[in-house]
Amino acid sequence: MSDDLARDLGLFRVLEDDGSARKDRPAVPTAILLRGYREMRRLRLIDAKMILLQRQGRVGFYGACTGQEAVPIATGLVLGEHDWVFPALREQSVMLVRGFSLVQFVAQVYGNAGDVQKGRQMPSHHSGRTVNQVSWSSCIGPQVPQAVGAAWAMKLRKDPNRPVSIGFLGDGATSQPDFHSAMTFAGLYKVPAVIVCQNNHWSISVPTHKQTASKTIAVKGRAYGVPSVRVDGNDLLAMYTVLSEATQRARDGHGPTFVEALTYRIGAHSTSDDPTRYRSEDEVEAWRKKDPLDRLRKHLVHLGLVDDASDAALEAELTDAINAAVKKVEELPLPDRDTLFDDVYAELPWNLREQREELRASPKAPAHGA
Ligand SMILES: Cc1ncc(C[n+]2csc(CCOP(=O)(O)OP(=O)(O)O)c2C)c(N)n1
Repeated sequence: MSDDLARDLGLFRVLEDDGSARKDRPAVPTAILLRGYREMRRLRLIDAKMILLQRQGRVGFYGACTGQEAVPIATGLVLGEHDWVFPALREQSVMLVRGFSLVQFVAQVYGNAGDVQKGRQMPSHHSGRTVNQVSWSSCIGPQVPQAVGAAWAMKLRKDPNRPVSIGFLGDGATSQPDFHSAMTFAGLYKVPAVIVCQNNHWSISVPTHKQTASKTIAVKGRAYGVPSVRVDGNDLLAMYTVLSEATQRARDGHGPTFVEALTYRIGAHSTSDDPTRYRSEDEVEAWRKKDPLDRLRKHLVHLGLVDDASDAALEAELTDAINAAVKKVEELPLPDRDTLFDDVYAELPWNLREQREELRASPKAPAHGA
């Protein structure tokens, strides 16, 4: 990949505004374009449905990534089965692209018996051991040193699968000490990590320009000796190209890459937030015009791969699958109370055995809605 501008100060793009792809960029295979489009559409529908369920009081909390879909979906498309993901707040969908079941995904929002985390996490703090993805981190920042630490372990073990560790953070998290420790370590030990900052312009109510005096976020990588690139995060093709190159560099033993993905959070920070209190509708509207799904659609229409009829069929199919998953999950009971005592001790100590017996002897709480 080459660019006229310094990669950490410019903006790497592949898609032009008219839907064409730049000729001087590597071509992205058609199968990847179509899969990416499908996954981005699915994610947008899932987010809308989960927010609706939260407003109806059927789930407690949800954090959407509307407007930012190109980043997690490109990540899922690029990663191999042995790679590990350390998400921040908006990357739970990487799991779905890597084959995690939609029913289990929805069950983690409900925290019921279908939830692989047995209802112990905050709702929506997804994780999937089968797809090497650790939990969403509500605590801002620690996932970056965790990702770098895992990458160091991969390097020390000389794992023949040559896995890569990918860690995410938001623009707000760049003000956390964890980010700086992780970058120092990553650069020094040349670990097989990719660190991706989703610069979505807001850290709840704090805009990026009040977060840092740095010209860009990507340029911070220079200080740590970590090659860095600033990329249009609303351009699936650009994200796919940059992440393919970064993961390949890591796999080939050339060390970490820091990626700033320039994007925008179209919705609220989470279902507990009201963004109209701190930002203007004009600003949101301007970013709606750069919507990553619309931009990709324009490209696919340009290539003759998508039209209104195929879109309608896709939307109907995805909506049915999401509604079916929600129905299935809502029929499940709460996690069994006994599971409270699982997974911490190989052998339960006497005091917990005693508490478990007390719990077993006590009446059960009424089920949801009873
Ligand atoms: C250590 C810590 N400090 C503060 C918070 C409160 N908090 C939750 S999300 C958030 C903003 C995060 O912004 P950013 O890193 O830009 O990610 P985004 O939400 O925009 O994806 C803050 C300050 C927290 N959860 N953890």
